[in-house]
Amino acid sequence: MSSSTNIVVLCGGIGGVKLVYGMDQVVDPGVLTVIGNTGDDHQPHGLHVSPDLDTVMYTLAGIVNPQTGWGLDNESFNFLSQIDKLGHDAWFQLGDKDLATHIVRTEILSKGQTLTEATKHLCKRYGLRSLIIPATNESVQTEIQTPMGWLPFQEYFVKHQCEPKVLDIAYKGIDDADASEEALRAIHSADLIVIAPSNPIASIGPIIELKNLRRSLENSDALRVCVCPFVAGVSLKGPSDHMIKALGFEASPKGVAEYYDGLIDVLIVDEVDAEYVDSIKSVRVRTAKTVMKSSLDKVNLANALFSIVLDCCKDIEIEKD
Ligand code: FO1
Repeated sequence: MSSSTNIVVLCGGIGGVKLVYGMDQVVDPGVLTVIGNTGDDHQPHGLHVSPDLDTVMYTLAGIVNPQTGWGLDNESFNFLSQIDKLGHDAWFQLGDKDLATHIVRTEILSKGQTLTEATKHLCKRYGLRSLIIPATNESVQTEIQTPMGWLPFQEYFVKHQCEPKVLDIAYKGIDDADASEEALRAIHSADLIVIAPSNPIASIGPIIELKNLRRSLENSDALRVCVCPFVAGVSLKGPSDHMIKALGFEASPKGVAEYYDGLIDVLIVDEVDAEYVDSIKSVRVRTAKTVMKSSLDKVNLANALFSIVLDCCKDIEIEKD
C-alpha cells in the first residue's frame, strides 16, 4: 500500500495478530492502524495489563514468545514465583521482562494520561512501524456467564482454562463508554477496514459494540473486509466457536456474516468453506488460504486480501514494499 493509503484493522490477540503481522510486513510504515480490544484487560497486583494490545505490540516488534503467541520471548518468571511465596495469586503468568511494560503503562495512567497515550509511548519505544490504538480509553470488561456465575474474561480464560460452559457474554460498562477519539479518527480516514480473524465475541465484540464506533463503521465509505475466524465449522484456537454459538450464531461463514451484518462488505473464507461463496447473499464472499502456521502463510494471506480488495474496489491504490 502506498503511504497515502490508510488501512485500519480491528484485532484481538493471538488469532487476529497473525494477519496483522503479514500486513505489517508488506505495507509502508504508517499505513496500518490497529484498533485493539481492551475488554480482556486485567489488573493483577495493581498493574494495568492490556493482553491484546501487548500481543499485537510484541508480535509487530518481533519479540513475542513464538510458543505461546503472547508474552515475550526468552522470558523468566522470578517475580511470579516470589509473589506466589508471599501468598498472592500467581495464576496469571507475568514474566519479568513483560512486567516492565505493565509498570510503564500503569505509571503513565496514574499520571492521568490515557491508555491511548500509554500505548503510543510503548509502541514508539518498541520501534513499531504501525500504530496501535485501544478502541476505548474507558473501562469495558468482558464477562462470561458460566454455571459458576459471571467470570471476568481472564478468570474464565486463564484461571479456569475455558473449561466452564459459556452461557452468555457481557461487556460491562460498554453502554456508558465512548470509543477513543483517535480510533474514530482512524476509521473516518480509512480507505480499507479489515476485521481480523479474531474471536468475534470476545475480541471484536468489545470494539464494535461501542455505540459511536459502530456508527462510524456503519457509515464508513471504506471497503470493509472480514477474514472469517472459523474453518470447517471450528475455531483453530480458543473458545470462539463456543462463544458465537452461545449467542445464537453458527460457527461458520454464515454465522460470521450475520454477526457482522451492516459492518462488512466482503467476507474472506477458507478454501475448504468455498460452498459459502454462493449461499451467502448479504456480502461478497471470496476464498483464500486462511490457516496461518508460518510467517509466509501470514504474508500470503495479507497479499491475497489485498488482491481481493483490488478486485472489489478499483480505486484503492496498492503499492507494496
Ligand atoms: N494466557 C494464558 O493462557 N495464560 C496466562 O497466564 C497468560 C498471561 C498473560 C500475561 C500477559 C499477557 O499480555 C497475556 C497473557 N496471556 C495469558 C494471554 C491472554 O490471556 C489471552 O491471549 C488474551 O486475553 C485473549 O486474547
